[in-house]
Amino acid sequence: MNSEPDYHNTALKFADGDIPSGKMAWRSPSNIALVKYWGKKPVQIPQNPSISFTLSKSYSETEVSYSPAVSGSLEMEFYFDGQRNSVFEEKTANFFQSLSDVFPFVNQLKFIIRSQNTFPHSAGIASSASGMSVLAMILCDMERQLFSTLKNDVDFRRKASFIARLGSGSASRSVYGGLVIWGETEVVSGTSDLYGFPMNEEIHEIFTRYQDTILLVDAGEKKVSSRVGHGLMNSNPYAGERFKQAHENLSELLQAMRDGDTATFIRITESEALTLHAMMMTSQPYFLLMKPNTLQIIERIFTFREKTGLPVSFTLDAGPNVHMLYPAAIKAEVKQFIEDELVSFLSPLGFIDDEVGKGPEKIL
Ligand code: 2P0
Repeated sequence: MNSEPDYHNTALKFADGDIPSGKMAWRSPSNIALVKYWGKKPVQIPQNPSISFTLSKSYSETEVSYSPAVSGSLEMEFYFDGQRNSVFEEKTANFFQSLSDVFPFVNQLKFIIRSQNTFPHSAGIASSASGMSVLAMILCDMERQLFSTLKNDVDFRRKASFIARLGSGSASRSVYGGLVIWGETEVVSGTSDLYGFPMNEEIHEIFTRYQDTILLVDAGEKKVSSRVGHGLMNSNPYAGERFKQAHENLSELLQAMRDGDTATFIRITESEALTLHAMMMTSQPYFLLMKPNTLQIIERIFTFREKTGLPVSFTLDAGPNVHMLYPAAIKAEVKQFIEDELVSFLSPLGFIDDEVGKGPEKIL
């Protein structure tokens, strides 16, 4: 069991009459889990460890302007894609408010937040991962700049990941580039239920440039949120076995990724995707996020792999879109496969040609 790092700090407050104004902006990517997080305990503690690739082109870009709050408590305006957005405004204000013990300065400021995504939100492309991790980076960067703390990058990232997790579990993994574990596993020391842990130094070169083409089957808002989905695991009769299996899968997957063993990588990641959706189908009430075209694409991937022997596989997030995973060396063959066999199953938004990325970036 990890003990909670003590991030409560009453000193992170401005003296009266000395409240600054300023602006900063960060870009933070989404991530795709290979071993899935599905089921949690309070407060945002995962029921099993998960591991993900941080993406490159699917990101949120957020600019925060801050100035002294005239009311003497937190004020916020939130603009998404240039439009004031009351849902995101309330969610973000509540999130900031919940962090008052960690960042007491939030109550002294007015925030004007402008955010946009490079991909459709609420379509199961983990928009909460990029959206919450970018806010965590900004809050920690504000602390670093305005209070001269968090000078060490390890401390900075760890705190950002801890904060991101409180916003959305999967966001804890987006604070780092490459392959990231969130959740304590005995096979990697340093892992924690409280923050993500980057794994990059240990994996085979083939996985450092892995491709993820996100095939957008349906980019509409999904009917069951991940929050509700996680909650339904509390009464799912298969949950206990599933949590145990995730530990085993993570251990075996890591070894395969160290060895460059794509066959084992494919077997485990595809099984994880189908198990995630099986958990949805066996919850009460049950629900289904895959669409007919999700299955059409999966079938085509199976056949293509059998026919060509190429290591192309799929995973799914909490939505109908298919993440097609493959090594960079076979990009041209996969492009042809998409054009020949898959485009007819896609929504008008088509696909996002993504790949493993380096993690958040400061842009202002
Ligand atoms: C994951 N997903 O590991 C899993 C697999 C979706 C499918 O974590 O309630 O938005 O904010 O902690 O992180 C999506 O759930 O849930 C998710 P909260 P989150 O990526």
